[in-house]
Order: sequence, then structure tokens, then C-alpha cells
Amino acid sequence: MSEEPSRALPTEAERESFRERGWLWLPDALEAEELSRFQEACQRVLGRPHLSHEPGAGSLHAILESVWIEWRETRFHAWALAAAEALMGRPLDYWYHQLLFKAPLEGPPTHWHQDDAYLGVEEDLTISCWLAVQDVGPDAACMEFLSGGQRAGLLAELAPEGEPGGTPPEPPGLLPEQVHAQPLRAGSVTFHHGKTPHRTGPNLSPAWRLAFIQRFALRGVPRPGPEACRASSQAPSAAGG
Ligand SMILES: O=C(O)CCC(=O)C(=O)O
Repeated sequence: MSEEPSRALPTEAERESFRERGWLWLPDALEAEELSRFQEACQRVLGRPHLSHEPGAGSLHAILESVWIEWRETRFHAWALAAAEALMGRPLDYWYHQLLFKAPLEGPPTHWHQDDAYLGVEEDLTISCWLAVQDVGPDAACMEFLSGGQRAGLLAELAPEGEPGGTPPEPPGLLPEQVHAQPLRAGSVTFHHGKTPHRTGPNLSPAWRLAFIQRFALRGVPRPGPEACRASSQAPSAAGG
């Protein structure tokens, strides 16, 4: 059974900011004890022999259940769903999650993309919660958002085509003042709307970039299967996904 939410839900001002910009930063979404459990679980993923990093592998995509089956009983998960519902103003279902890790010094950039573009729907379908499992500074592949970009709907220029790596790295019409990079300290999150263009740079730091992402989808809307999930999680990167 799920726990009670771990943190206050977004305020009206925060919800308004999300509607305007298509993303929102919220510090300290987890209590210290739960953050430690997420950090330990991520270290267990990194320590698994078949997942251990090979030079040149660049990034690692994994699921938390492989090391921590009960993670959905955390207060953080309950909070993330409730906060996502408050931001979208609609009932949502938890859809799936990912650990997206980028290797020290070489983890490749992830180019500009819109998550909903991988799902083949025009409707505003999804919202994601991106947790920094450890501090994620500007040199460690923090999230960058094109503020307000969600209001333009799906951008033809960012339509996924062919193999990962085929998408241009910059959306046309990009204005530098619209781009916002959001470094996070451990335990803080950003939420982004499924149509908000976003990217991450390369991980140039000496540590793994550890991010835990939960995706939520509008209740009652048919959700695409695992192939679409995989595509959106491996948005084009300089290393080919
Ligand atoms: O964590 C990353 O590097 C990219 C994450 C992303 O694109 C997403 O969560 O939609």
C-alpha cells in the first residue's frame, strides 16, 4: 500500500509557473531517509556485474525493480503522482519509470526532444518527474528546458525519425533566453510536460550522473506499449541513443 505524500503539493503560483513554462523545479522532494534508500538502490544497480560500465558505453538505462521491488510504496512515489496531478489538473496514472545514468566524463548528450512526440498522440498525454539522485551540476548533464515550448504543440522539427541520432540538436527558432538549465541538488526534482522540449548535455563530471524518472499519463487515455516507452527514454543522443 502506498505511503502518504512526502512533501507539500505545488502551490497555485507553482502550478501557474508550470502552465506558463511547461516545467517546474521543486527542491527537497524526499526526506533524507528515503533519499538514502534511492541512492543505495542506484549504487546496487551500478554494482550489478552485467550492468557494470564498460568504457565507451556512455549511458545506462535500467529499472529500479531490478534491485528494489517495493519502491512504489515510498512516500516520494505517492507525492510525485499527487504533484503531477496537481500540475496537469487531471487524474493521472503512474505509467513507468527509468533510471537514466550517464557515465563519468563521457556520458553522451541527449538532444532536444519532446516526450509526447514518441507516443504518436497530439493530446497532452504525459508528465515526468526527474529526480536528481545525487547533486547534478551544470557539467553533469542537468536538464535543460525550452520554457513555454509546450504551448506550440508537437514541433515538426523535433519529430523522431529513423534511428536515434537523426534528430537535429537544436529546434529552429530557439531563443537563448527561453532555454533554462536547472542544476539540482540531491533529492530535488523537476517536472516537465510531455510537450516541453528538453535536453541534457554530456556528463563531464568525474561521477556517474544518476537520475530517476517517473512518467505519468492521463487516466483513461490508451497508452502505447513498451516500444514507445523505450524510444522516448532513449531520445537521440550524440552516441546514438
Ligand atoms: O536524463 C536525461 O539525460 C534525459 C531525460 C529525458 O529526456 C526525460 O526524462 O524525458
